[in-house]
Amino acid sequence: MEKCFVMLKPGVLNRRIAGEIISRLEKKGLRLVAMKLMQISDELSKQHYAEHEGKNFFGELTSYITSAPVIAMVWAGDNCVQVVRKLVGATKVEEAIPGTIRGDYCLHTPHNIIHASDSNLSAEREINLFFNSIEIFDWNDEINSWL
Ligand code: 3AN
Repeated sequence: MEKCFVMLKPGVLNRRIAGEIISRLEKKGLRLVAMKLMQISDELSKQHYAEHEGKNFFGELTSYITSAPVIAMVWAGDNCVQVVRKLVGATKVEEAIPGTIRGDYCLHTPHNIIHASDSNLSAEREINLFFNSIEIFDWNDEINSWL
């Protein structure tokens, strides 16, 4: 079963919408297998967004995600990465369709509130960056036959 790393960025806690966003992923039928509230270090933020180092928004991006705690999560399910990315919506908020998380909750791209892995390879890298194996709970899910 596929896994996807998801991070609710600082705007989520500040705006008190964590429950709403988590609920969207749960209602889809995805399985939450790891979750923690954490303050990201400068170093971890740079590792996480290493592919963007040198871009003009890199400084703003890393200072935003280190500005307050984030909620780091791992979700699991069939085609999890693709399904989560659909729920999250486009990177640029003006392209994010209403009904998607970014389409419904974000006005500015640098503050687009949620990160989700964009491939299985990135999911593996990001999960290893944020979680130890003992923090991931592959619990027995009885709901699959109903979805
Ligand atoms: P995604 O988060 O959809 O995978 P990436 O990896 O291209 O998109 O970008 C990482 C983060 O960098 C985005 N979530 C967004 O917050 C920020 N970002 C991306 N492109 C821009 C941009 N052109 N201007 C400002 N911030 C951006």
